[in-house]
Amino acid sequence: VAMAASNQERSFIMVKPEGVQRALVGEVIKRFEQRGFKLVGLKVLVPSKDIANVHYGEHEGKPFFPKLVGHITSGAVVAMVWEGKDIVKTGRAMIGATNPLASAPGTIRGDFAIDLGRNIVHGSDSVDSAQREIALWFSPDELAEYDPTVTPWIYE
Ligand code: RTP
Ligand code: MG
Repeated sequence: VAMAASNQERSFIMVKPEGVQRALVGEVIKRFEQRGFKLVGLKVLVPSKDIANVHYGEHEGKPFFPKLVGHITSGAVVAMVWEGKDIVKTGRAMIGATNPLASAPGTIRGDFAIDLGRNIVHGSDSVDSAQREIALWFSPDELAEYDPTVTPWIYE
C-alpha cells in the first residue's frame, strides 16, 4: 500500500537529561509507538553548547536561556524522529503543556513532571520547526526508510 504523504509528517522528539536519568526513555518511546507512530531516527548523545544554542535559538536573550542551555548540555539526551499523520500537533498534545503543573494527567509531563525546567521531553512546535530541528540533530543517512508491517492496521 502506497503511504499517503500526509501520513509522513515528521517531528523531532527528545528525551531531556532528566528523562534519561529518571529512566523514562522507554516510557516516552512506548507512548509514541503504541499510538501508532513510526520511529525513523534515534540516538543518544550529550549535546554540545553549539547544537543547544541553535536548537533553542528562538529563546536567545530571554532570562532563562543560559539555564536552559546549561541544563540540556548537562547530560545525555535521546534524540528521535517520529513520523505519522499530524505527528507535530499530536506529539505536543501527548507531551502536554510547557509547565508540567498545567499539563493534563495522561500527558507525559502531566504524569511525570512538576517543574518547568525539568519537563522530561521536547517536541517540535510546528512542521517548520520540525524540519529545522531534524536537520540540526540528524544527518539524512541516520533516518531509516522502511515499511512497518502494521501500516494497514494504522491507516485505512
Ligand atoms: P520544548 O521546546 O522543550 O519542547 O518546550 P516547549 O515548546 O513546551 O516550551 P518553550 O517555550 O519552547 O521553552 C523551552 C523550554 O525552556 C524551559 N523554559 N523555562 N520561564 C522559564 O523559566 C522557562 N520557560 C521555558 C522549559 O524547560 C521549556 O520546555
Ligand atoms: Mg519549544
